[in-house]
Amino acid sequence: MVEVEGTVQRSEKAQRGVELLPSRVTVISRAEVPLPLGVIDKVGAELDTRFNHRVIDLRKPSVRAIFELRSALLAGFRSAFLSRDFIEIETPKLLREGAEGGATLFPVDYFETRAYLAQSPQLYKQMLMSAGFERVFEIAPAWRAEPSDTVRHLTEFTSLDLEVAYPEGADGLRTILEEVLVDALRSTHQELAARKNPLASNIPDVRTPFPRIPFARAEEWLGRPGAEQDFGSEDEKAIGARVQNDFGVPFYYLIDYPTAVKSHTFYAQRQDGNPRATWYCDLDFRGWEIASGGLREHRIDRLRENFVAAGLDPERFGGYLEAFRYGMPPHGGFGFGVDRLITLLAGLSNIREARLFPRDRYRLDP
Ligand code: AMO
Repeated sequence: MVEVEGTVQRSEKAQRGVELLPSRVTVISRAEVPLPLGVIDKVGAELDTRFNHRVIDLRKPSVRAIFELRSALLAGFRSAFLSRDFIEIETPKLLREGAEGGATLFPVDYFETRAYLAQSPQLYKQMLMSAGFERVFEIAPAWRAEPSDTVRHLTEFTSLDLEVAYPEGADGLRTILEEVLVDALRSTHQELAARKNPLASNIPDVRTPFPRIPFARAEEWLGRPGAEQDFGSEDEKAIGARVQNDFGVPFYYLIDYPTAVKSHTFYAQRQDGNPRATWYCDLDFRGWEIASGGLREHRIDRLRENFVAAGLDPERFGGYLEAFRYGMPPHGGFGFGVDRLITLLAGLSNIREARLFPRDRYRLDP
């Protein structure tokens, strides 16, 4: 690290249009040589090598550009929510029970008992609806013990959550999310363009409403009508390609998820006239699921039935259930995977690159 004194002058040849003619150079902090990683790598180093020496890797302008995008996007989401009368909340991350299935829970020794790291703020954002907080959002870490080594799963990710009381049906909720997203993308584009960040041109200019594709129709596209099986990553890719072809847009909702697919999602409301389907949907972007959510079950008797159907003991969720005993409005919301959106917007091949210091099954350091 050096301090340089000199004269700045315009230059046609220099990348940023100016160059510095030094008159004095002082070393502030010495670097060991050789560096474990080139700062201006022409040939891309292996991801593992880059993450082993992440601080050096982050010095590259192309890598820093991703985190400018990330910062602009989070600021864009915050301002889009705040301008719609949402308040930002922070919910506990050490929990007695998880809401997204036991298989991906991280246990923690918690004095005389066992706790788990939050997989999602699900239970708390819903409880706040009963407290009269009618529009909330949270941007916070979430943890999942994901054993699989894929390019779209992390063990620590940023979950952007929203919850709304008295939504105008499942579609009213979808309208809120898509409008917030479009606003956030617009302000991200403006901010990156002002900073001359090359990723500005990656931010799509999209219009609402996004297409709504019923789950059953997507199953027909995949050639397995009525199968009621959740979509895998290859299915999602094929659906994304079909939507791009038929509608010419990268964002779309997959709506009316079958109850059979959401059987463990005890908080998902089943459709009254059609208990085989829920009011749940996913938001996908270029063949990747980036968000999921819908209307919640706010009627305590039905909620208890859902717990039993999911094989869960409602007594373990006492604090959550209490919120339903003293008046709970109809409500709904979404959980949105910020890292997945950034991965796709920045054109990265692996979600790990969207985080400063990624965590996966094999990486706890640095
Ligand atoms: P779900 O489990 O679908 O829903 O998660 C919501 C979104 O979070 C992102 N995501 C992940 N991103 C990176 N690595 C992971 N391991 C990972 N797991 C999930 C995805 C996904 O769409 N409580 C519900 C949401 C709700 O109903 O409000 C939930 O967590 O982008």
